[in-house]
Amino acid sequence: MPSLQNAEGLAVTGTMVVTDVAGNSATFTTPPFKIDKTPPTVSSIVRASASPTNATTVNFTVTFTEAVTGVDMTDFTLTATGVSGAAVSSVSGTGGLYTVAVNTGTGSGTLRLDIDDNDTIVDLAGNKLGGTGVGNGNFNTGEAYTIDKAPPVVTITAPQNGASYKPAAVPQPAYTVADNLDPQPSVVVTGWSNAEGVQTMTITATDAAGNVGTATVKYTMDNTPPVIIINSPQAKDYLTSENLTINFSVTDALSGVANAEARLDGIIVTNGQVISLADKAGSHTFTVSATDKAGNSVAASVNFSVIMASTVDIDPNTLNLKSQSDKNAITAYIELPSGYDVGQINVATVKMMVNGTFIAAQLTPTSVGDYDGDKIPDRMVKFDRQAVIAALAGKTGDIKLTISGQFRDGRGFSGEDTIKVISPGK
Ligand SMILES: [Ca+2]
Ligand SMILES: [Ca+2]
Ligand SMILES: [Ca+2]
Ligand SMILES: [Ca+2]
Repeated sequence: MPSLQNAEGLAVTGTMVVTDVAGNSATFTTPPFKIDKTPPTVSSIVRASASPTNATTVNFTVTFTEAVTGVDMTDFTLTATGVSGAAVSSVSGTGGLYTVAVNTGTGSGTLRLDIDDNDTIVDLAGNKLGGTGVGNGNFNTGEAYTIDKAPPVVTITAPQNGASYKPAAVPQPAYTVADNLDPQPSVVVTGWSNAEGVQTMTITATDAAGNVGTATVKYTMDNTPPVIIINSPQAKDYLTSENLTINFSVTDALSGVANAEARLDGIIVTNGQVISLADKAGSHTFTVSATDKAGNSVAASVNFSVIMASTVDIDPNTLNLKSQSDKNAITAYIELPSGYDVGQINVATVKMMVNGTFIAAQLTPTSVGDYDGDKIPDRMVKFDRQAVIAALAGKTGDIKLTISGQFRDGRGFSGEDTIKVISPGK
């Protein structure tokens, strides 16, 4: 039997001659074969899928230095940081090329596929991975996946959720985006608008692994100031005998009323407040100012006057339309409320309204005294009797006569009395 050459890789054909005891011989020739004494090793383990990733399953490509058999799930281990529950789920492939699928478990971090040599992987010559011996064929320097299961965290700082803005003051979108792994996720802003109304802005951030994080704010754009309605006071004359009840409303349809303030002659008053006008003869201004939550401001005001409610006694109590006397004037005794001095009445402004016609008081005579003895001073003025009769234009019965006028400082007074007007013979 010849000695076989056994150099690595040499193609060899072996011949053997066998002779029996009788001298018969036969020659056997082997088919050509190669000598393989080199054990297989792992060339590389590389990612077959994208990284970073949030996929539940990723593939690794495992390449051996030569064709091998016996590759199965038990030959692999996983080295993970931050990821738990990852596991090899399948192994496929032939020859020197295998695909290993790995379930990525939970959490974010890195995931690497290693080979844990237990001598079950062999080449076609039966050489064991890394040579005979457990562990000498280990491979743990392959490519790792970056596993990212956590979406970016978006925090919106402007516009502020629930805030209201005037269009000129609405801030541009401002936000922060933080991700566990991706230093700069891509960001898309939608919904920012400065148009009047409620706006919804959303910030969407996507990390390199495809995880999506969002944040949304709702804010109100408001360019319309509040609406003020003043029900009381009204722009008219009040009497000192009246009480004034402050009544106004302030509404704002968009952002709402931030504050409203009412002032009577500069002094703050409140809605519903009842104010005695007894000491308030004269001109007044009531103002309401309001601001909405977006900062739109408005003011409204009403001017009104308070007239002294005077008590008037007109003499005579009965007037005869047939009276021809030029001398007997119509006399009015005017009393004013407490605190007002009839001495301040400007007689030149005093007039009587008779049946729709104003008749001026005579400048003289006039005087101040307590003619009815009630300890309240009276201002006595006189009116031309024939002028009054003419103004009555034949009207008879109970006739209401109004006396009004002003103080020298312009403040007004008004009062009335009723007399009986007769026309004998009619
Ligand atoms: Ca081995
Ligand atoms: Ca992430
Ligand atoms: Ca508004
Ligand atoms: Ca009196």
